[in-house]
Amino acid sequence: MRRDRMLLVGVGELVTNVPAEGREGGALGIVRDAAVLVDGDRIAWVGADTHARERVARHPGRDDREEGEEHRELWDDPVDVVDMAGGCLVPGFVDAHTHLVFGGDRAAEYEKRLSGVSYEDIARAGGGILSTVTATRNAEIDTLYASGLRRLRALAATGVATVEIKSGYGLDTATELKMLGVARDLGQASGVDVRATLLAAHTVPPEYVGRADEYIDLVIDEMLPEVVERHLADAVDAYCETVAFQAPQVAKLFRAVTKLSLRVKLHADQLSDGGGAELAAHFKALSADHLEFSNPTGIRAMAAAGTAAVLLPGAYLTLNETQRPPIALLRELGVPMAVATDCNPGTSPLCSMPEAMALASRLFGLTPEECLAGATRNAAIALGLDEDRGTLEKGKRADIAIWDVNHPRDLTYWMGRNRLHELLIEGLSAG
Ligand code: DI6
Ligand code: FE
Repeated sequence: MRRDRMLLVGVGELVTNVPAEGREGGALGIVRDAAVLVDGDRIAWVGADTHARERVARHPGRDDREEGEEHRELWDDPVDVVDMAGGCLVPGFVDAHTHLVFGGDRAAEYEKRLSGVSYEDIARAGGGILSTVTATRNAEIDTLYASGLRRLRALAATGVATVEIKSGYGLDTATELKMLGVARDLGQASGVDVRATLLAAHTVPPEYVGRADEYIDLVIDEMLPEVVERHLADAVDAYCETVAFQAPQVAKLFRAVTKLSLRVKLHADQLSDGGGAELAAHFKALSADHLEFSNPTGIRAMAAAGTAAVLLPGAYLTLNETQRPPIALLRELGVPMAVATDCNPGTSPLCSMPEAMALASRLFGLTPEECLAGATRNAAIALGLDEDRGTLEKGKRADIAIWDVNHPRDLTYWMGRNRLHELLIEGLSAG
């Protein structure tokens, strides 16, 4: 649907993510029997269904002297009324961590791991990320674009209105730029708002084995300036891990990035405690992601720095990990917890946000409320986009997912059952 002005009435449960008196669901700020007025690409009003219907019935209301000027304008212009038939409205999901542009796949590697070979051993033997690097370097742009678009559409079909896409399977200037260009084009084609992240420091490329420091210099001296000049990325990420880069190398890169006034984020402490959480906090990163092995000092530093936590249960599950991220401490310190798919060929072949939420609750013990906030408001914070999305309130983007469920908790409860009725992105029906 797309009308310049539409009034969505008959909403069973509206997740505003704005807690207020009289609203249910704690932080979710649920309004029952609600209505939403969408004006173009923005939300113009949120409130009670009965109130909205009354106002529209009184149209034209120009003689209604009791109301202020602004309020009269709100209801005077013609509006299309659309009945949501008791459906549940939730902010469009924000998937804050994906690597969904890549060549080939790693299904055979997955099979090998099932027989007992570890992720790190495969990486050290030149497989893992490097096999995707070879496939991505060799892939035509059209092929990368077509496979990326299929994955992006699969995500959007699960309510995703904003997605972050990382580079990191090129590891040379041309291919990193190629990946970021494809990510940008995917946004244009799909209507989903794509945020691109340069992840050139994903692992040491084959040409630089034993010379990781020199590769970091290449990223700083050659890739970063090009990316900035061509506005190809919104942020810069790095993989701080024994099989990738050490904290001092990441710090050198981040010093260069922050000088360019780009924000950073970090793959931190996924397989071992590499001091990632603390490092991310030191550079006021938007987010530190994974965090399975983060120590309490690092988590406290994140809380102080305002760095969000991005939890990636798909990778935890696929790698058969046992150490969970420090959820209790994150909770206690009020660190915003986002939940994302980490869609990638090696550790998280996952293209569904409700599935990521279902896993976050089962594997990490997040409540359904935390999962929903993690897929919306906190994910927007993790991308630095919370000013205009992540909640349903006046002035925000009209990114609204309409779900055929009785209660928002159903989204975390069900698995493998897509209950999305319709997704609006900036007021426009997606897909
Ligand atoms: N995100 C990553 O970047 C790495 N693990 C993760 O969760 C590696 C992805 C890959 O193996 O391709
Ligand atoms: Fe990742």
